[in-house]
Amino acid sequence: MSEPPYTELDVLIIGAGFSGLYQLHTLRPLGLRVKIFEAAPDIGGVWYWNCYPGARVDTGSECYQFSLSSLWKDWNWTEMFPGQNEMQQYFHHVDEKLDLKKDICLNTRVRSAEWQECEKKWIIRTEDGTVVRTRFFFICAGVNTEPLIPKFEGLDTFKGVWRHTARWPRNGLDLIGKRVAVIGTGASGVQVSQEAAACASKLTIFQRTANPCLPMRQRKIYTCTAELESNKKRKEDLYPAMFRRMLQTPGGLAYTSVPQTTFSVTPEERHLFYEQLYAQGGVGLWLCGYSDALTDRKANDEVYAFWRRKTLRRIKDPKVAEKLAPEHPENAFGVKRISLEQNFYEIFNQDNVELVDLSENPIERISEDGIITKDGTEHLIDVLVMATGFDSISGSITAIDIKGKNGVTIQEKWSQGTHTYLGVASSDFPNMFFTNGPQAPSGLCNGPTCAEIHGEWLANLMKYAQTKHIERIETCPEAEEGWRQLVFGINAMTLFATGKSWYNGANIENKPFEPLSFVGGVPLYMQKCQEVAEHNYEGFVLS
Ligand code: N01
Repeated sequence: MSEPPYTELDVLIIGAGFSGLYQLHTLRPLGLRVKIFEAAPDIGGVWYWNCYPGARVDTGSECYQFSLSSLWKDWNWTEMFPGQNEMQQYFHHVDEKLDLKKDICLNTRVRSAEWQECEKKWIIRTEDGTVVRTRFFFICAGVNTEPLIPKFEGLDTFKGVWRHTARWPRNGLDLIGKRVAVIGTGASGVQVSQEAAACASKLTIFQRTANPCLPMRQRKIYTCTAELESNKKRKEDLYPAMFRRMLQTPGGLAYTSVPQTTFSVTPEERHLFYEQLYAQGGVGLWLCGYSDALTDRKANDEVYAFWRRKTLRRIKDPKVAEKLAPEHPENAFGVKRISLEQNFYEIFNQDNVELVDLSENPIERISEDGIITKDGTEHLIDVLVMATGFDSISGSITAIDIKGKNGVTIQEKWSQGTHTYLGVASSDFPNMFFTNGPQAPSGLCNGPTCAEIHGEWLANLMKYAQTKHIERIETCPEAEEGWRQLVFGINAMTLFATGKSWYNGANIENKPFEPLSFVGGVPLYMQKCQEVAEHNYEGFVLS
């Protein structure tokens, strides 16, 4: 048991990723005693944990950073879609500039949090037995934090090596010349498969549901020191407007859909527009197309048909092509997160790569030597990669043993459905706030954008509490119900309501199927949060 140099805090933050770091930065000027507890040995959140081969940002890097000029003026991305290593360097740059680490306790995993009504404080206990009392408790633990490791029968008997992508060994895992299996074809599965295909003697990819990927079209931003000066000027011209614009788009990105609807233009215009978006690369065909692509199934089908035509021609074996880009997909295009790929579809043309369609032939069990599918085939492997995703959005909160008022736990409270107000607080849990959590734009918003929106809003709330000598802040069931209705109502107007993915808890057994993100977009979300603040934090009981 370690003795922390403090036992009393004003705010304890969990997590040193984008959200936690920004929160610490915004709370400091208030003169509060604030610390971050971070489970990992370094800062960066998901960008510390996800060090599997090929781990790479799939949002354009210029949007995927803090908007503070003190940070971007001295930072130059080398690639539009940087790898995990460059992301870690970015976090070290942020730390250096903002001098954050002195208030961060690394290797410190919070095990439990218990509200003490008499003291109006949270008692926080860490895995190593440290106990801290804090007035406010902020959970900035990330959207995709808790790995989902399916309970495959026989996994414990497997003689080879198996790893979840978010628990990859820091010193790497040798895939060269190995027989590798990847289960899962989300962003992580796609990225790790591309790398494994280049060096494994055999790569078997187990796909349960086809998940469309768009070409990344990676590009360098600057390559040599001589270009730094021009990059500096370019950033000065571009960035201030870009960061302001990001708050005006649904996804907190510098781009969004066009105002026209799909069938308001001629088929030819539509086709050429899709071609242009596809050629540009990135998420354009998903997020920058016609305004009804994610609300009208027929409009959505047009995008999918275009994407399918493009994809089918990249895969030589028509049977494999049909599995990767089926005529009748399980989900509408983009209601499950679209991944970016570099050569994902071409790897299936290699002799050493095989696709196993789990929808036809599910995994029965893991043997000592491999994976046995329902048809009786034993796929012999040395390395098993679980690219199986996460208990997303709410999972990083429910993973902590949190007891609120009257001993109610957050797991119990959300077991039948998530109840929050503005996606930042939940009744029965006074003085507890979360960022990038359930019912905020979280899963559908650029991470750093959401981190800044919440960071600023919560810092203002703390300032208000300080000024008014408020010690206790709790939302109420009526406010939560109103917010829940809004979140569900907007979701029902979109195709997201029809999709099965981590966006709505469908990937976790027994997790309620419900919208875990606010799909109304960043501008509306900010407006709602601002209105609450302007009305003296209406929906919260302050005392
Ligand atoms: O996880 P996923 P991910 N048997 O949930 C399959 C972010 N991210 O780690 O579709 C067999 O998307 C599952 O199948 P199905 C990004 O936001 C970002 O890839 O449920 N298969 C699916 O194919 C992303 O969206 C970057 O049928 C099983 C896969 O596993 C999010 O993290 C990089 C299974 C899981 O896909 C999550 O991505 C990486 C089972 N029992 C991740 N259980 C960036 O570049 C699950 N699957 C920023």
